[in-house]
Amino acid sequence: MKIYLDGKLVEREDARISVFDHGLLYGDGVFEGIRAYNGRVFRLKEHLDRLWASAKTINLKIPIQQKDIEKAVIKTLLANELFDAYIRLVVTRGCGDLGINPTKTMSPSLIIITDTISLYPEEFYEKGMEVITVSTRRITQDSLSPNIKSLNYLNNILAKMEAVRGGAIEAIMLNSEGYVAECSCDNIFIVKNGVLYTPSGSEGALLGITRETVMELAKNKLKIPVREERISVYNVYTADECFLTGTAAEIVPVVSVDSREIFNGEPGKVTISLIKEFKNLTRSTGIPIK
Ligand code: PXG
Repeated sequence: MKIYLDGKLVEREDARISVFDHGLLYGDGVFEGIRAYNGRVFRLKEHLDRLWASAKTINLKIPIQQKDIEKAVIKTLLANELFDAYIRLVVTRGCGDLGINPTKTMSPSLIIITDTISLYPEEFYEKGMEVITVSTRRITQDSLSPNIKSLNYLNNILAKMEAVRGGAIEAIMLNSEGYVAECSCDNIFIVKNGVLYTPSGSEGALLGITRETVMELAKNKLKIPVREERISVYNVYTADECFLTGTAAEIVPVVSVDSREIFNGEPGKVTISLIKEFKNLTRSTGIPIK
């Protein structure tokens, strides 16, 4: 397996970075998780724009141009002969001394890992998934913007640990006011009376690329209204439908939240239609690898 590291394709064993890299020492860096389907990289420009936005917010200068990262992603996929893949882009702050001061670091490192994707079991997509709300709150805008996709994922990891301890796979995270923000690695949607709702970025949601795609599909293909609004746990329990979105998960129906069955405990009609539309879109659009 070939890994892209600072301009070169190297073997997996040789893909190493220094123990003095602030990405490791302090989680100082940003990343993206991207998918390739059927020989095309899905929404690459949107992922790169978000990477740039995350980097800008933490004042990290990405060492190469967007167009060149695009080429590097394609080159890495081709080197590994991957046409359906999970792509991880990482930009670390780079090497420095043992102090946190990022102005004392050398140049940032760019890593591109491409691999096959491990998916949730097919059963979750057909029968739906059970999730629970956890006590770990989503970090607030006033300490660290939850919109930044940073290398500092402890907030989400703690939530995920609670979910697993509680026998669930995903965790619903609330913001500091007790409203629904998102899940540990996915965004959340509900459907009520024919309207699709999802928490806005200011409620603590990462502005997911899948989230954005689903909102577009709902408006343009399903012709249903979409609202980015405050959602309470009550709204989720009493929803007609609920589902999660993410690059790895795509769209997963949720049929139970904290042991409350969502509607009749089966994946809803809107969810099923969105899964179908999403599948069509991912298999037919994107930057071609060849
Ligand atoms: N919220 C959070 C906190 C995330 O980390 C999403 C929502 C969904 O966003 P996208 O753009 O993917 O639709 C994410 C995405 C993994 C993995 O390997 C996934 C993510 C982060 C880390 C690992 O499944 N998240």
